[in-house]
Amino acid sequence: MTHLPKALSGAAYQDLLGGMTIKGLRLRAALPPLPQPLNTASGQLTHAPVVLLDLTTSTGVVGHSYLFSPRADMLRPLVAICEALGDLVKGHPCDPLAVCDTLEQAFLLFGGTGLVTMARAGIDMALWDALAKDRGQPLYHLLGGEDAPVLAYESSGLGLSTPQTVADEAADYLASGFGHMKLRLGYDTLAEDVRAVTAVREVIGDTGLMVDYNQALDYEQALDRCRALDDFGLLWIEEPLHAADLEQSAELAKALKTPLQIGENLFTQFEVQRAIALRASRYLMPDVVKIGGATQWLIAAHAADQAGIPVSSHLFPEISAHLLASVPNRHFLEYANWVDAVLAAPVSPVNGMVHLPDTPGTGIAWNEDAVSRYGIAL
Ligand code: SMN
Ligand code: MG
Repeated sequence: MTHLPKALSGAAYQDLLGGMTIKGLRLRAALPPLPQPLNTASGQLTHAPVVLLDLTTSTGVVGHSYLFSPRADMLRPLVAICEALGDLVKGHPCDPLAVCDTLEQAFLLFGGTGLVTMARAGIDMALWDALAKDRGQPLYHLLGGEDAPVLAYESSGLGLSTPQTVADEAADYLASGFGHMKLRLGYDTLAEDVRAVTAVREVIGDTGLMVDYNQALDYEQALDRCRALDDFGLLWIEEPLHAADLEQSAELAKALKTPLQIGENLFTQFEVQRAIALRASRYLMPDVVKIGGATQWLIAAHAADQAGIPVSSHLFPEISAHLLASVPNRHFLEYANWVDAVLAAPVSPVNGMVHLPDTPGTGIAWNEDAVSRYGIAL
């Protein structure tokens, strides 16, 4: 049973809908290089594969969104699915909940997670951008959110590297005003994990530090390594285990003082609800794309709030800032600069805080020169 947050129910929701319908979708794909490559325990990221969506409404408003997939070879299939979904919703009222229902029904027999859920997210997020533009309001305002800066942590770098490199990077982040940052772990040995954390701690003192294992450990390794890190004052330990194994995650969470953090690989609000029911993690960080869009993210955040769980975002800092500003249980915004090259106005934290734009919509617009330069043929 889905419980809707206030912004998505009753008169508040009806008020934010205009009379527009969906006219069509324009889809492009691009592969901008990351400002610097990132090594994780589950693979290296050198580029940011993105699908760019422009959703045009019957009144000529254009809503923008983008999808990020760490695999460039998934861009074409993702675009093809977006196209098919675009055909399904052509002429549909610009009503995100109704579009969710339509696509949910359309995919009951097929089943719809993975790329289908991500494609749904692209349409949903572009719809919200269009609705907010139609109303001349920034998205958080349309959602009844707070006009206060959102607390961010730096997550662009601090990949697996040498202790000296991570220490230098951490010093740079500190100097640029961040009071929180995330370090990737999952080296071959526990000793190397501890060395990396120690190297960063020596530079940043008791500044907020999170670590991320990117699902690299089995249960025994996770217990061993997380216990060894339990006295480093970490804000959270992220994805030590395979993301689908929520039962093991609940078991591990009970064995540790440090909070676990999961959520970026939970597809749909139903997986988030299962994680909540199992108490799989102290914190949750749904990814606005993998969960299926802004509407689903808000529903998941509300479910977490009912269970007393703080929510953070995963990537997509532009739209995520609006969503976090709209929920009472907001925790951290993950800031990464990976997609900045193709954006006309990337998020730019000041002293570790993201100030919400006062322009209508989400603030997502394209740097067309960069889109041409890094665009890939479909
Ligand atoms: C991450 C996500 C996607 C690609 C690389 C690294 C990481 C994070 O798990 O949380 O930022
Ligand atoms: Mg992560």
